[in-house]
Amino acid sequence: MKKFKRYTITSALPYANGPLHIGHIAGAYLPADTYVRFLRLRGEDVVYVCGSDEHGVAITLGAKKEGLTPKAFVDKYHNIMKKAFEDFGISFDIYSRTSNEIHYKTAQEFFTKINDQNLFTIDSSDQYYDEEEKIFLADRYIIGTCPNCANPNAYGDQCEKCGTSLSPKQLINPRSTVSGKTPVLRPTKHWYFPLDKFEGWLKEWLVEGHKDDWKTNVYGQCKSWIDQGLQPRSITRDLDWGIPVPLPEAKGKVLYVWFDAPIGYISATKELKGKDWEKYWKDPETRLIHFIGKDNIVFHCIIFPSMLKANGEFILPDNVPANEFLNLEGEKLSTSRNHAVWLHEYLQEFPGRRDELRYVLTSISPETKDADFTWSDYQKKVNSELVAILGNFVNRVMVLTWKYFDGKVPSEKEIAGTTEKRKKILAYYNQAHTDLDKTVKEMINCLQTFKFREAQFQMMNLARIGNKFLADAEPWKLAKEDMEAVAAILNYALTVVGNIAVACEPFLPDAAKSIKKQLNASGLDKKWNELWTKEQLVHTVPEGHQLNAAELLYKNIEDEDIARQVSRLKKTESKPMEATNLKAIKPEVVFDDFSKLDIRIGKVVAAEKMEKSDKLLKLTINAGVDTRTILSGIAKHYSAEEMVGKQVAFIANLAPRKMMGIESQGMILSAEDSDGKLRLIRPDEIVNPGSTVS
Ligand code: B3M
Ligand code: ZN
Repeated sequence: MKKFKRYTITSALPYANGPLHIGHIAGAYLPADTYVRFLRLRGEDVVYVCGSDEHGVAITLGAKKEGLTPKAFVDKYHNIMKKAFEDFGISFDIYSRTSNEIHYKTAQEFFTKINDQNLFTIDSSDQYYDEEEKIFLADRYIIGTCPNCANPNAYGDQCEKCGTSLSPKQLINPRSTVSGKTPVLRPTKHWYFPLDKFEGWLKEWLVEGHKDDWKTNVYGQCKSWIDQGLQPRSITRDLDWGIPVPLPEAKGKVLYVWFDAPIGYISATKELKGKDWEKYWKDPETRLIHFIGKDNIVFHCIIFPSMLKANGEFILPDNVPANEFLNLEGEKLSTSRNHAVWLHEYLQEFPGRRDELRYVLTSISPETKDADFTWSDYQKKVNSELVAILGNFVNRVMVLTWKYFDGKVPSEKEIAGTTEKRKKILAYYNQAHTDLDKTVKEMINCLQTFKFREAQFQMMNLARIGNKFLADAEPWKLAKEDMEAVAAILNYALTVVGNIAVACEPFLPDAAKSIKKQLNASGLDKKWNELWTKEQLVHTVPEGHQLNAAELLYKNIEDEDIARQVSRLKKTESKPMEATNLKAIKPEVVFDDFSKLDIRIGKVVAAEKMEKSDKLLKLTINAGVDTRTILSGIAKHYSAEEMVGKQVAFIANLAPRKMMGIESQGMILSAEDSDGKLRLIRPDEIVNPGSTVS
């Protein structure tokens, strides 16, 4: 394999339109993070960049739905995602965003460089225009009846019911989702990237050049795309949110999100302090690798490389190890149905258990085909692998060393095969040593070839082999007769523990930290990382070195923990409440009593947690008629951050009440579920603040 001087690693820029779930993580982030940690341990020069994708219809539509401006909308989700990545330990060198100024400049320069070579073509065509809102409608802004299955709510680019991909003009009775009106066709001009002109080059560079080193799922999709013939692709849009096309004659037009987003990798690298970004993007001795999910393959393998080629200044991706999809409990992950395991929720509900999720997601990583995450499998893998194999091995060695040698690393001297038992121990030792070296090599080979689930399995084999060595050698049986042999066994077992601390770091960074702490490794020389370059076990703990106290790496996941998660998922299908949880109906009231209540819809414009209370949020509500403060006891169920922008129903004429020194001017309405969880009552669609409820 070609030797590279440095690495530029990217993970797909997630749209800043919602929180992250395990499908995102398993697709483009965890594999990249594992790989990057591996490279860093090898001493490679690497930058790992990512950021939020903040343009496109995914953003403008999402913002509209939440009643926010696009800017407020991306600010909200950028912060939520950035925090979740950080809390989970994805080790980006930078998590940037495409609304940054440097990105605008970089994307516009990129466009200009191609435009200066007269490579773009300009074409005028009829597109749907909303006369009321005075905007051209992006495909996703138009709905109508599907010509294929008669679904009345098919989108302009696809019918989600029958899966047919559509163009807006195929829809029967098209309607604008912005105004609800029937749009009209109007000519508009767009810039096109001549992908067709790159067909020959793509055949050479990709179809021939990467036949053997790209994953078959990636290569296959690209080849069939290219085989079908390539067409020019429009790279501008009539939208008021995005990066303006840097030409005077393109007023009101922005770059298409898929033109600007991948350039975001370059912009993010430019933002890195103390690094010469050009080396990471222009030097052919740099290896560029994109980690993505399968829905992004064509953009990263065909379109972006062609853009890079057209620009002429940049290196091309050397590999794009895209993953397939992850399902959850046998069904597609779905944001709208809330059928998902949300990363920020997992981190809240399983504090201190990041490794466990990393482990399970890597063990089922959808590398070659779609995979399924189930909570029962999660429990099984944590309990029977992390606890019973890895945690158990490390703990046994630590506890035995404390028991027999007061926590000091015993003699390094090898024992001679003077007794039958000693001969056997030597044989176990030789076998373990051979197996361990082989395993390390295999693990590294898998990491280099992006086979992370197999690599992690090999890493766990180190503990399996260690356990077997202990079980065979039985030091606890020798304690009375041959302490020299016990010392030799535990010395070697501790060496294995030290090597596991190094080997597990790309997969289980928290375990690596804990094992190093237990081994009191901070005072030892740092040659341990040679495991990664010499590809064999390294000498770790010297004789006489004092260990720290043993601590458990992992605890069992209890049945209740799993039951809670499973029932949370089941809630997406609504079921009648169990009779025991039902509250009795209150005494009858007459209509006049009811109508005394003034219930309205307002929009939360600001929210903060009340300092001395774990229950109360202080909400500022745009109530249409006024702006008011309402204290609401929902802090355990909603964070202040996620409340901003939400519409809520509230009682507008409730006598004000002072709580903790602040006057609350109303009451937010919510439903209480059988487990005590509160969910807000909100209108089905956005309405004007101040609207009354009856
Ligand atoms: N934001 C699509 C996605 O989140 C898109 C990726 C951009 S990578 C340059 O799936
Ligand atoms: Zn259809």
